[in-house]
Amino acid sequence: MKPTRKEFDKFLTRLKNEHENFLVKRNKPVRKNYNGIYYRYKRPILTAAHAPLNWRYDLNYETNPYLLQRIGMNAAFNSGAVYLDGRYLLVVRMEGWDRKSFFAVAESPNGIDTWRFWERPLIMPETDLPDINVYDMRVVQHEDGWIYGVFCSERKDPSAPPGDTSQATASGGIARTKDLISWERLPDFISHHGQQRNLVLHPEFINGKYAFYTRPQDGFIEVGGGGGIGWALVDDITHAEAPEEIIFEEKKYHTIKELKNGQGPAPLKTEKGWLHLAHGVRGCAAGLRYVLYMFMTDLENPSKVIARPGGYFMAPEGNERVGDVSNVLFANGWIRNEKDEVFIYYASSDTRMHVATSTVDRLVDYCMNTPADGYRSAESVKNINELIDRNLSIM
Ligand code: M1P
Repeated sequence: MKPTRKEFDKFLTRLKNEHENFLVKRNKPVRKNYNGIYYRYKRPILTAAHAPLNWRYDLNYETNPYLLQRIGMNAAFNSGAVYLDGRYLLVVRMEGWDRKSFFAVAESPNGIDTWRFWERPLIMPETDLPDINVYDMRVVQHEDGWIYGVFCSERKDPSAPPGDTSQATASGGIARTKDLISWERLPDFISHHGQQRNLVLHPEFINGKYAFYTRPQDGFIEVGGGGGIGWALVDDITHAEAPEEIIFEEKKYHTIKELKNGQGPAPLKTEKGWLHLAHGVRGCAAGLRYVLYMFMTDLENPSKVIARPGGYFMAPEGNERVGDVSNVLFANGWIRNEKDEVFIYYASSDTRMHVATSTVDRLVDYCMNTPADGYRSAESVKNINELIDRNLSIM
């Protein structure tokens, strides 16, 4: 039986109260088993359920008397981040029930909790060749005065054989804004080394040019011979074409980045060098395993690695392990505030967003003083024994 107006109002009030109570929940760091490097937090910071009710429900009794959800959200993950006028902002990759990703800005007063989406999702202009799916934006405040959004633009592969409805291509989409509301779309990044995902703009000019971290790949999923994080200089960002891409951070056998890797957010500038966050992927019987790792590069030449701590920085733990694409941590946004606190925004299993907090000093120490991967078991044992020897010598 059709609900009465009174019943509808009662359901709606309950729905609104439940949602509001959910949005104002506070979050707390997990202090148990602290590794000295970062704190994880008890709860995810953003999920599909954070999407405003009026994005999902028709709230009119006349047209939706059963109060059905008309548009569903499936996930809120891989978010770019920017700190603007003391506001912590995430450009979240939302994914609907229809599998389409889109961007939406969420804001928090403290970078940790009480995140709320802005009134409407972001309207990203299309190029002449419309994107089928857009995702994983890196938000960069460039020294040229613009805020850039660099993201993956996915389209159906025109060379796919008839009947192949899944073969796709990935390329680097570029847009710019001053306020995260109106965006100017620029032509896609032109690479001569295949497809592109995990394209990231460096925040400063290098020799008067725009600099990009690239990730050339032979196919949509497999990077093939094109793997690794590359470096490309571009004369004109309004027609970004990379004459060459130099791989400076390679994938490597029997490491956490054996199959592929990719730059996370744009690096943070410190006195000791540029701090980088990236993801590394390896294969195992359970499928692909995505972890986060860090490295540092030279201040003058951001494509020269100066510190490469071995192993992963963060790997999926507990509930983070499970989701739409399980066993995945992915980060494309972080924020450094005026106190040099660092907020690392990471997604778990292509489903939800989390935060971890650290400081610039701790992250630099981590990068500079964590033993590098020796690429053999014997070298790992040597590292442990050296540490034991140093500890015994102070007893
Ligand atoms: O599903 C895990 C991730 O896979 C891709 O990352 P990469 O290009 O490095 O393999 C992306 O589609 C990313 O969005 C996703 O989280």
